[in-house]
Amino acid sequence: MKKIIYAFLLIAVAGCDDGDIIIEDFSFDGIDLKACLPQATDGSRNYVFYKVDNTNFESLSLQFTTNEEIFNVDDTYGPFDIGPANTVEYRKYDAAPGTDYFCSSVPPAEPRVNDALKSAAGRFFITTENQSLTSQAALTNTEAPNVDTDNDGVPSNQEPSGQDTDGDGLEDKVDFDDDGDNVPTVDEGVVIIDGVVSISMSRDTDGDGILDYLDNDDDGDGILTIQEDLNGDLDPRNDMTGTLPNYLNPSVATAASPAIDLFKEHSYSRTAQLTLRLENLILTRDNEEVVFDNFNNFGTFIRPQYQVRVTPDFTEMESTNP
Ligand SMILES: [Ca+2]
Ligand SMILES: [Ca+2]
Ligand SMILES: [Ca+2]
Ligand SMILES: [Ca+2]
Repeated sequence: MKKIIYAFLLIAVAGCDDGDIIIEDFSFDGIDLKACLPQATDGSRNYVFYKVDNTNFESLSLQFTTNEEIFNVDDTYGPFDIGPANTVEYRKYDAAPGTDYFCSSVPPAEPRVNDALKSAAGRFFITTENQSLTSQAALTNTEAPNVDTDNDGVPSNQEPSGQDTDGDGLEDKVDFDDDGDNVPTVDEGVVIIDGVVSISMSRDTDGDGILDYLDNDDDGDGILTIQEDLNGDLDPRNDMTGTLPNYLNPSVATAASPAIDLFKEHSYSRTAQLTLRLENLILTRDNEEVVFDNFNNFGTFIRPQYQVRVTPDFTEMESTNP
């Protein structure tokens, strides 16, 4: 079997003049990584990431299926094996493929594919970050006073990284109900002065030093706010005795029966940045095996700001009150 090494870092292998090795100029550097996104928002989904070089009439694509939340949750995913289900393909065309070649439901007949290399082995990883938060981390309060990814009235830089007050899996930065009591933070009396949460001006109904937006028993009556939702509509704000909602009234301490065991649907905005890394990729053409040398970085894809909707799994909570 003849073995060909395609070199992405041409300089690194220039001078290799082995009879069995053919070096081709095969670089997608400087070409944007694009993607076809699935319509479905959960379950097993099919993705295509691709680079199209309309000058050299060639493309490189990766298609794979996963049920992991590769766009919505910051993490490193993989390794995903490249094999029958997850494939990489290089194509050379007789004309420029244009911008719409991928992602159409019916494969375009034009331009014609002159040459194709298909994957035989390898693996890949995906690293996902919320770019709207990572870029904001470098800004000061005055530069980014209005960045509020969860739209909860508290600027994102006032919600510490890694803090998840209610333990529902959404950091406070992306949680519009920080204490998980089904009363949105925006309705918990937070006062922002000069871009900073004012401890003295913000509401603390029971005066225990924990502001209402971080206190899951706002009136300190021993019944968690989420359970003072007697009509069970996941909104404690409309369960009133007289003019006062029960969750702000310590003299009314009645828990819903059956107990509330659901959170409301949450939403937040996000700019997803995905970096794709390939390892040990082997492509084949007929009987030739093509080893990709020095090619690891497939590129970075940015999905512009979009809304994520998610209903966190309910977590049983202890009262935050002493
Ligand atoms: Ca929040
Ligand atoms: Ca709340
Ligand atoms: Ca309190
Ligand atoms: Ca109460």
